[in-house]
Order: sequence, then C-alpha cells, then structure tokens
Amino acid sequence: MSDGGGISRRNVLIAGAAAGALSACGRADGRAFLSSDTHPADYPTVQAVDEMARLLRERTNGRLDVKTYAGGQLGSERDTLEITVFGGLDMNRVNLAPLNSIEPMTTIPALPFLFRSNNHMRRALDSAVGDEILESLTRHGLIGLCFYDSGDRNFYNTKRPIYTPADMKGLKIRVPNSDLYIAMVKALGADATPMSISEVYQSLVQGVIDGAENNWPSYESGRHFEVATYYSLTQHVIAPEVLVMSRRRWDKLTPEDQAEVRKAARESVPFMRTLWDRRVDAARSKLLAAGVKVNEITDPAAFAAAMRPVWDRYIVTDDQRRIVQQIEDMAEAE
Ligand code: GTR
Repeated sequence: MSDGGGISRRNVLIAGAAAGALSACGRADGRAFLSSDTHPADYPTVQAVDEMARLLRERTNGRLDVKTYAGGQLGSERDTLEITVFGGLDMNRVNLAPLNSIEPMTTIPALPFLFRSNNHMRRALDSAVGDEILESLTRHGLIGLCFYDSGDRNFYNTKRPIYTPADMKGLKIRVPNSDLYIAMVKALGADATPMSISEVYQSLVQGVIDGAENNWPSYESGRHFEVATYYSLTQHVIAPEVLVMSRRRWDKLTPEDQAEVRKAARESVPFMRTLWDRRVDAARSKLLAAGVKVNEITDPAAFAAAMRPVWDRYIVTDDQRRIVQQIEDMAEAE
C-alpha cells in the first residue's frame, strides 16, 4: 500500500518492471497497452479486456493490442491507479471504490441502496449519466473507457449470520480503500478496516478481521468463503467496475486510434455482462455446495435507513445531487 503521499518508490519500481516486461514481449514499440487487474485470468473483467484486445487486433491488423497483468501482479488497485495516472501503466480495470477519494462523482454509484437492481445500474450507466461520471476522471489524468458489472455486495464473516443492523455491532469488517465504505460500515456499528483485497484471506485466517463484503464471484475466487462461512444477503451496494486509460498514453494516440479504443471498450461491455451473469450463478452454486451458510436479511429498509446518513455526507455538490436524482428517476421502470 502506498503511504498516500505522492508516487512511492515501490510504485516507480513496479512501473519500471512493467515497462521492462512490455519490451520483453517484443512490443517495445509501445503499441501494446499494458493493463492491470486484481482478479485472476479467468475472471469476467480480465476476459472482457482480453475481448477488447481481440477486437483491437482484428481491426488494426495487430497494431493496437492490450496485455493484461492479472491477479494483482502489479500491486493493489490504489497503487496501480497511481501508476496509471503517472503513465507507468496504460490501462487499469478497478472498482470505483479506490477512485472515490480522487473524484467525488465516482462515489455516486457506490452509494448504499441507490440502485434497486443490477438492471437499474446497467440502465443508468449506459445513459448520459454514465458518460458524465466517466468524463469526470479526465481532470485526474484518467480516461474512463467503460463500466463493467460487479453485482451486489454482501457482508460475510466468521462469527454469525447478519439479519439486522444490530448483528453488525463490533465486527471488524474489511473495506476497500474508500472513505465512503468506511463510513458505510461504521454507520452499521461495525469497525471498518481498509485494506487491499489481496490481504483479506490471510487477515481472516489470522483473525485480524472478522469479515468483509463483496459479490459472490470475489467471495469465491479469493477463497474468503473457506474462512468466513456466513454470507448474508444485504445487497447494500451495486457499484460497478471501471476500465480506465492513462491520459498520458491517450493524448499520444491519434483521434482515429482513440475512437478505436473507445469503441472496442464499449463493445466488450455486453460480452462482460454475459460472462458476469454466468459467473455469479456458478459461484453461487459452488458456494452453496461447499456449505456456505447463506441468509436473507430480515428488513432491508432497516439497513438502508442506518446507512442513509452517508448520502448527505458524500453527496454535497449540485452536480452530484442532479445525477443522483436522475438515477433515482430511472428506477421507476423496475
Ligand atoms: C471486487 C472488485 C475488485 C476490488 C474488490 C475489493 O468486487 O472486482 O476490483 O475492488 O472488489 O473489494 O477490493
């Protein structure tokens, strides 16, 4: 983890190593975009970027390509984002959470109980609302290319099933590095511990934390279910993933190549959604068969009410309020 102050020495080293890896694969001409993902190679986000790479190769006779370093090889999302802004990485697939402290507009889709369903999230982010949130990253040195699904996040822990907000009291819960997530967990009376997802499994084993919150596929692929066997369907957040490009790299592309990159990224979205839906089903079946103790919560409205104060704390600008309203208006079709 970086100390939060500027570009850490470790990140400069990682960026250097990444550039070295790029020339080692014979693409020192700088055309293959180097991308990072915290998930393993078979995860839908990584596969979607591979599909984007395939489309780019096909349309440019191999002139444009993407090489993804999966499985968090290049570091945590927070660290690799820093490297991306600074230009040591060309692309990055991250959740919105580590962007929350960089750009307030990214907190909107991460608000608790904002989206009524995954479809509501897809509809909103496919509209001009999504474009506006992606566009807000430009002033921070990032080009927002597209959103990918991340499904609903649920609390899981080693101690007990969560039925009501009171059941959360005193639990030590890991959250991504985002003040919004810290506030959400504190609002439920639990202790929030921000850390990178790669540290969660070991921290559960050692009892440093009692639990975390995530979607079915991450709970499964990170093997967190082996230790934290209570999975409670709070569905408190349906925040998407986002694919970003370093503005430094983007500005060096011709307008034609920029258009190709945007198009290929957008076209990888429906591909990702198909993989995502399958992956959620597969993860859920596997976990139920593995004996994970899944429960519905007693009263979703009680969780929504307890977490509602974070809306007022993080939605403070007129632009944020306007976008939140637009998203809520799109829920009507549910
Ligand atoms: C996952 C997401 C990752 C990462 C992780 C986390 O759902 O796909 O990008 O943000 O959650 O909790 O750190």
